[in-house]
Amino acid sequence: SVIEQSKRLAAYTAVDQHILPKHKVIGIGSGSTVPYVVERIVQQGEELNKGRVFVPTGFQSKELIVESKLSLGDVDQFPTIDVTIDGADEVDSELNCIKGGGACHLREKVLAEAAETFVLVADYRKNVQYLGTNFPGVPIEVVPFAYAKVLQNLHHRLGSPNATLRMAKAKAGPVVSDNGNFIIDAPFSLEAMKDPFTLMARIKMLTGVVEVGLFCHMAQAAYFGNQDGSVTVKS
Ligand code: DER
Repeated sequence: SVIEQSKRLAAYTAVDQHILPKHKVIGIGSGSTVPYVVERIVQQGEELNKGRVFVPTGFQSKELIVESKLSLGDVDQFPTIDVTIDGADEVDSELNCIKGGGACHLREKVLAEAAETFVLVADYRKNVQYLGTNFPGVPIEVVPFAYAKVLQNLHHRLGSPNATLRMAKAKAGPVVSDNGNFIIDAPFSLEAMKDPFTLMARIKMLTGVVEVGLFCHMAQAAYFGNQDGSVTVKS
């Protein structure tokens, strides 16, 4: 499909630009775009990759590394990462992004922060001027014990009356993250989304919130595959 082609294009371009022979510790994000990142890294050859270690951002990411016969690393062993490449749900003109569509944003943010260089790859739908344009809610990871209180605070104090607990599709009950927590999706006004850093800080202060799917001033570059086969780079 055009969307899959544009994901592959973004991923291949980003790998070619940012995964260099000198890079030994590489963070691998989560979602449906990062498999193309790993595909392109594997194409760099066994010689180069046998000297590298790949740190995952969750179960899916770990499976991807293992299935591609790449060496698995742990963020405990490798606290500093050369480059992390990850997907995104939306990226604005200042490279702030919404992440968490795949309920993986806690470990993703740890690896984004630990990386010397953090690069985003996405299809054209994610390339927006302001956050909230195409992706309605901010994903918030919360401890199960506190989810009802966080929902109440979002509804009545933080201006997200339509915030909801993310329910699973292939499981009865809510989505459970790799960390054993719940996810709340909280839509905010476009106005509020124009200052994502302030919004992120306000949400993070709610007791019971583990991590917020707003990554502000973290990425150095973002690659978007377009429908016409071109690539847009924001940096
Ligand atoms: O959960 C995340 O942040 C993932 O990176 C994900 O949202 C990216 O989505 P994708 O499947 O469109 O790459």
